[in-house]
Amino acid sequence: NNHKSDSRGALIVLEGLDRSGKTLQSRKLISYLEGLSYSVESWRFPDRNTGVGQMISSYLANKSELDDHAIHLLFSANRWEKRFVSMSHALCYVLLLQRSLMENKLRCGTTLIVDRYSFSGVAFSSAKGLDIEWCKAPEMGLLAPDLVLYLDIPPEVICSIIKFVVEVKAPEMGLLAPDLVLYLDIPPEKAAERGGYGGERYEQLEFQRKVVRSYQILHDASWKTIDACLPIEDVEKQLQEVVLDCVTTCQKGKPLSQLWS
Ligand code: 2DT
Repeated sequence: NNHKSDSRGALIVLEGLDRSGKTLQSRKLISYLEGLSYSVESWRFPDRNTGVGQMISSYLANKSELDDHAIHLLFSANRWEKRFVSMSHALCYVLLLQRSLMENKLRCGTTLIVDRYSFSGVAFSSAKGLDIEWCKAPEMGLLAPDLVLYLDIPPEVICSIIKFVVEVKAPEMGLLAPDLVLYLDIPPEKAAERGGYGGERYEQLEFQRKVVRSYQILHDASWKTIDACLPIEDVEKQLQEVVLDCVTTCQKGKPLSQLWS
């Protein structure tokens, strides 16, 4: 039945200032959903484990200097990296209709709780004075190859796959739009009082004030704002409610869409 095959996991993003509680609440959401037997994975950007991620990490730790535009593009590249499919997985790539790692997870029914996404990318770079439209641009529109063929299979199979790919689905072009953006709202002064700013480049009150202004520009009606100054348990409860609602909607087959398309 159609309904069932469209069932998928939800793409849920947490955004907010440093020290707004995103990481803690992501962890809590994961165990909450696991407790309800949902398949769920925790992702975060920047992902500091990749080559690009290590350059970002060194920049944030003030161990290297980079032009503001260049570091913005590295943060974006760090999200695009999640689309990479190695040659040894090429057959898989064809069979899966060229979906990115992220889309595959979602279509296999796994919900992703993502700690920061493109919105952080735009909010932090535009807070430095970069043009907001320029900041958004690398998050959309890179062309995926139309087809990758791994040749170690009988030609008949390839032919049927090509027909399938062409008829069934145009390749995904851009980064996926989240099903839900959770904004953990905290005044920068309050966040600074929480202590534990780790001394990274952006962890400064004056700069965080500018980031708030950028988030306000990006914010739209689809975002869910949670008061991050409430006690941890209250934030947790509110998040559980909206997240469960979103996961259920996606399970019923809400279509995926592209970011800023
Ligand atoms: P964490 O402290 O959450 O690891 O973030 N940032 C993040 C950007 O400037 N651009 C981006 O695209 C992303 C994802 C926000 C480290 C810092 O990196 C900033 C805080």
